[in-house]
Amino acid sequence: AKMGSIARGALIVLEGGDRCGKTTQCGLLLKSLVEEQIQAQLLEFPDRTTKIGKIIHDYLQRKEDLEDHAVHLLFSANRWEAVPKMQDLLLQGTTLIVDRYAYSGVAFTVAKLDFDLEWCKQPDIGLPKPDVVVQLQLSTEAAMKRDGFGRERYENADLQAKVASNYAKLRDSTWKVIDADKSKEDLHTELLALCKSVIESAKNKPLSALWK
Ligand code: NYM
Repeated sequence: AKMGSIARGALIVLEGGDRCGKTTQCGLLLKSLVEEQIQAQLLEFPDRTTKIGKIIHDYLQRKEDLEDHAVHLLFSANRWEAVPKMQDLLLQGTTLIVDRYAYSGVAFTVAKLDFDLEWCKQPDIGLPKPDVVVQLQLSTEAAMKRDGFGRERYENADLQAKVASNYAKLRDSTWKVIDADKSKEDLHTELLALCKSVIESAKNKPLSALWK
């Protein structure tokens, strides 16, 4: 970085179907980065702690029904409300490890109703663009054997298969697909190496805007 300016943090997004191990891997990544004195924080979407996030939580838990376009826009609003904080942290040099992002928004809504992909992308255009999107790929059969599968809305085989094919439509040059059907230690080692190289190369790049 130039004198007087701080190298920015990297925006690292993990995506994948339900029960693929994303949340575990996000936690392990944070721990390793912090141990190596790299400033980092976790974020997850939906962020269920905000007012909008609470509505989304009740929807996912089937406590509330919402119209499908409306809930799509709420998921997007839940990301936008985090943007000022994300920008501040990134520019202060903190790397963000993000558990799901706009790609989940599009992949799940399109999967559920055959909604138009371009319509689904619109509300998230202009969000901070990730430096890398890591898709943890796990077969639906393997995911369904994991603890907790099926608890929430969307956790069924048919929908998960559609989500996987929608992710494939969203891949661009920032995507890395990693096979998640391995031990959590091995997956972590692979992810940590990838993230450290992304953090290095993001340092001097300006933040850009998603899907613009
Ligand atoms: N989900 C997540 C969406 O449908 N749209 C979105 O924009 C996001 C971020 O919410 N089944 C879905 C995917 C998951 C569910 O996510 C909750 P998690 O990571 O299980 O808390």
